[in-house]
Amino acid sequence: MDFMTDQDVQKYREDGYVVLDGLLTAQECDELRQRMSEIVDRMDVPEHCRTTFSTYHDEQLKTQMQGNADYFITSGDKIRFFFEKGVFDDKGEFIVPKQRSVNKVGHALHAYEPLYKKVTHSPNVQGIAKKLGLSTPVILQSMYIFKQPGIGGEVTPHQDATFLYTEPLGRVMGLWIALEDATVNNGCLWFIPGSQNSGISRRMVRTPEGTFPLTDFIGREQTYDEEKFVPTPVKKGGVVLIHGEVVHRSAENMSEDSRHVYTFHIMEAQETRWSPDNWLQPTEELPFPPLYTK
Ligand SMILES: O=C(O)CCC(=O)C(=O)O
Repeated sequence: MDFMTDQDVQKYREDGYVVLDGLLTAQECDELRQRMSEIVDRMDVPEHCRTTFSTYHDEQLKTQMQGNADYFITSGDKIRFFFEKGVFDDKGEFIVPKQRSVNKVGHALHAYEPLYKKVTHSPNVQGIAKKLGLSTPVILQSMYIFKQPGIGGEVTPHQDATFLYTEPLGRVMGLWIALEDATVNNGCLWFIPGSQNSGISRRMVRTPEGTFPLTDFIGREQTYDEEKFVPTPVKKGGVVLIHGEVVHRSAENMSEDSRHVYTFHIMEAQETRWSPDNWLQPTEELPFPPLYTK
């Protein structure tokens, strides 16, 4: 039997998202978490990430901002670290335990970390893409998101196609895998069902070569009616399929529990134009890998 049923497909098409339980076993989730803990233990934290704005003069501040922006925009084919606010003191030392400082790790775990690669290309994931009729799916990016206890920040309402724009739209899907129970208390996702049908309100684009900032927005995120958001708890090992245009958000994590997830985005590459204005670009080092391989 297919891991994704016809009813799941219908729900995904109608609402723009669907939760599928049991993509991974508890043990697989724990192995991914364990591996991430090792990666964080050994991480190299660049100087521009460590230093707080308050210790800078204007010129240094500019250099630091450019360093951070460059670190982000060139992270598509690397494994890099992005931190919660206020986790370093003015000497660049961690104020909180290192393992509790990271907001996310991205954006090429699917390519360079064997355990993550295996999950990304697993038969169940390939089965989901086939069930949805994707003929030539490729993997765009991957992230590990920590939503740290007490300090894990909110993710404001957005559509993923704002950042991962294609022509036509409707070609991108996120797979968001809960490596721990994601609950209303620890910052699960919230969706506006059906919101994938109204196009996108904002695009993040690269600015011309040699200018700063490196990216800008065209258009504005709309203000959404709070009442329309539906909370979407997911049990450890479950996956949420996220349509590229569905509006979603997550709240701060004020609880004492973390909410670790592994997430990646795929794109139907057939008859799709990946925008050269997107921040994320395939590189010689890492062209977008086809999903239907091991
Ligand atoms: O994990 C979260 O809290 C937000 C993730 C998200 O919105 C995304 O990856 O598009």
